[in-house]
Amino acid sequence: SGKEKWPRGEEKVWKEGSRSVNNEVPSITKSIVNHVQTSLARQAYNLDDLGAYQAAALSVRDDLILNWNDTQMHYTRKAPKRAYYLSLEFLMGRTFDNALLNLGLKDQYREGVSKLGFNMEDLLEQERDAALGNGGLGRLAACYLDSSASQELPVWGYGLRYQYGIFQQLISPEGQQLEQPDPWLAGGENPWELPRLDVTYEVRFYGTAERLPDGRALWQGGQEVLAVAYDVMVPGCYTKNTNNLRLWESKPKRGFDLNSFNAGDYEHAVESSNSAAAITSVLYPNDHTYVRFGKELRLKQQYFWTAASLADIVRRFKNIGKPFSQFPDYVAIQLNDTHPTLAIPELMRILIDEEEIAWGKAWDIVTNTVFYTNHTVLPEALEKWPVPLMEHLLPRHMQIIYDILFLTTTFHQAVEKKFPGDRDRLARMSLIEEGFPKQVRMAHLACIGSRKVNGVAELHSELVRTTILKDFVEFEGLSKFSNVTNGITPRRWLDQCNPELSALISKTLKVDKSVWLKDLDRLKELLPCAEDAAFRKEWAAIKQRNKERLAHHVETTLGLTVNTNAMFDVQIKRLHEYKRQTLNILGVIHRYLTLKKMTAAERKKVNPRVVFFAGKAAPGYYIAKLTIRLIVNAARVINVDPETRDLLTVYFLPDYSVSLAEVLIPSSDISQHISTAGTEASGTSNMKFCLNGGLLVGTVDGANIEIAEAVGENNVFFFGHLTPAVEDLRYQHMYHPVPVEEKCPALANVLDKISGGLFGDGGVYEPLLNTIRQGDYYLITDDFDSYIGALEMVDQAYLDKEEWIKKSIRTTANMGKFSSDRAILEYAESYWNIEPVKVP
Ligand code: NBY
Repeated sequence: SGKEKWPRGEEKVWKEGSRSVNNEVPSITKSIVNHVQTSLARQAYNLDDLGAYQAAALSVRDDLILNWNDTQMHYTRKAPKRAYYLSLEFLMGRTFDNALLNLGLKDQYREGVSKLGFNMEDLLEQERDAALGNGGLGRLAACYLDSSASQELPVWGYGLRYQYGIFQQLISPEGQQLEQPDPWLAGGENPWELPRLDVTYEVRFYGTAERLPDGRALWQGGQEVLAVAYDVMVPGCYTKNTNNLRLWESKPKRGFDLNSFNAGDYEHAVESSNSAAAITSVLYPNDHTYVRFGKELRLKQQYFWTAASLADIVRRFKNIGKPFSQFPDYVAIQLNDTHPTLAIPELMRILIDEEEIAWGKAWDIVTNTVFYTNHTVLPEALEKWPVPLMEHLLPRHMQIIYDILFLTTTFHQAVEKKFPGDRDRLARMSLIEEGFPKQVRMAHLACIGSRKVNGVAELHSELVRTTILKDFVEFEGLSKFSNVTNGITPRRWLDQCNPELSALISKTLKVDKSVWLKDLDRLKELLPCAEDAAFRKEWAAIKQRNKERLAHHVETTLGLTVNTNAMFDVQIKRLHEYKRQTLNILGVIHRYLTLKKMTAAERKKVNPRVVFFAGKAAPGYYIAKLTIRLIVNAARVINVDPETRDLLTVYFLPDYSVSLAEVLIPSSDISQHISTAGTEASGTSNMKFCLNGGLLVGTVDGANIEIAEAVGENNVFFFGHLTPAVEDLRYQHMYHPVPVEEKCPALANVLDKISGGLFGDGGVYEPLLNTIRQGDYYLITDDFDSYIGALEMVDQAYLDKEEWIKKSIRTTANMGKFSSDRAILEYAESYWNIEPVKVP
């Protein structure tokens, strides 16, 4: 009631009791000690690094909570238009260091922790990665959250709180990838999240949908599951704004089935609760291959998450008290790939069945609210769900999808009207693909249900427009389809992972890092320094120390000694045929064979090289796993050859993660981004390496092209066929195959050596080698010679050390465009129409 006094009690006492952010060393140590004593129930004399990390983390968490609370309060009061980023993956990595840096408290914490007898670096190593994602798509979502908060934009993320993140990768003695579960929450409390057991929604599956005469439908029966919110705090950089990532956990609606329980049938009684909990238990480890059949649990995940998120979004909108016609003025929903496409029929269901809005008006609301980002044009990655499964699990949504197809004057009839009699076109564009079974094409649904559609780099957006969504461009016009080139957060991918370089940049630019980290184009001011020999020396020394840091890491984790006087050559990404790690290892073997043929005098002139690989293969991806096996076994032979081991060594670092990337990326001299042209939508690690002064070896693909435009083509090493040639080459492979021996003798020699057993039983690798000998879909035989040529250019260029460092400096200086701040501001301005809301 309006008469209630707030706060209760004496305001003065409340004020005195309230805490503000601890930003002085004494208050920080006091807070850490308090947490040791009470939160952890431990004491100074039995505290190890893990305990100290936990206490320090809880202390920072207190600060984050204050900012987070103020931010949420402020957003609620201001009621601006908000954007919601729906992503089934958020690959956040560690939080502690990032939070300290964004709050500007790293130095104070370092000092405080040291006063308590601990080393900051050791504490940082205690934290487990939050690895709730597969690769680029999930990491992009994490970078976008960081940028949204840093740019003070009212953006929330919505995802799932998996009990198990991406599997942990082990390498067996044979070189085989083994998978182990990643129970990342098993260590007890996760300090970076706030359980919101009061924020829950019921989500229905199965049951029946009965159409009513008024256009609505009654969806009843089936299974009901609870979605419980966990809020992850996302601090902005040098701002109070602390945004929210809301992750849903599934829970049974009731502890167990009471009827069975009372009848003494305990097994059946807990079954339903197990099946509810299973929904958010594990992240699917596939990237780029959508697994077609029998994946009911995956569809359940998608619906569970979109339904809970939309219920939450609609409830928040209703609290503002505006009519639904204004929904798109307050809400923008971004679909991170097609995984959340069910948001479209789900929002239709809410508007029609629950809010009693007419079909046409509802469709207007939806198509002005939702935006869709495509991340791949590979056909095997385009999601399709079998109609029978959809009808069974989500009967009402299947009705709505058919209605979109047949009822909306904006689609089926409109296509018919615009292209009369063009049956083929209608079939191509349909939401339903004919076949046994019929399948729902999620990309088509996402496209027609969205306000705008974008790709993630110029070339990729063009491919979206001219291949997979061509018919839709002809039907709806070009303006709906555009591009937002990906970006990366310079906070994590420069300041945090490369503190020395960050400090050098601040010193040189003569501004605090809080300025240039949020205005990355300022890096341009480094350009003249390329001409300054003293600056180059500092620059090179930092690279060298980063190499030593990586070498130290390899030494302590794997017990291997790395030659830090060598050029560091890095390829780290998910294992996939299209990314062509195979091309890289075949090139390494070619290099090895060439070294073996040289005289000792010739070898003296060769610059030593260390090649690093890291990446996970999808557990069912046989060829990708064979590639790992080849890398590991080739490394075993090459690294111990006394004739060559000073000049060439190869490492496969197991269990690639965000944290490992943070050590690898700053140490590279070159990194490889060598996908078959037209297959890598953008790539984002290419940006991370270049931002840290590593040069790029790559194909003319994805964001490589824009990086070359930005840094200058003389600073990148391009090779290989271009996108327009790919189709023809594949056609030739099919209909006019030329044996590898004829087409590319150097490569044929490498394949023969592998088959002949140079790296152990050659027979093992035949299935992998045969993908190259026959069909060669990813064009290894076509690009091999020019790849080797590019690596020779690298060797040449590296001979002139000073010139090389200049290239490195110029590369970093020109990378401003690739800040995720630029990308998120493009989404905010051109798509979502939201504005910054600064928390005072
Ligand atoms: O998204 C990647 C693209 O390959 C890369 O070029 C781009 O830079 C990045 C960010 O836009 N795509 C990607 O990482 N995709 C997945 O991880 C993924 C995960 C799951 C599924 C499909 C793709 N799935 O169908 O389950």
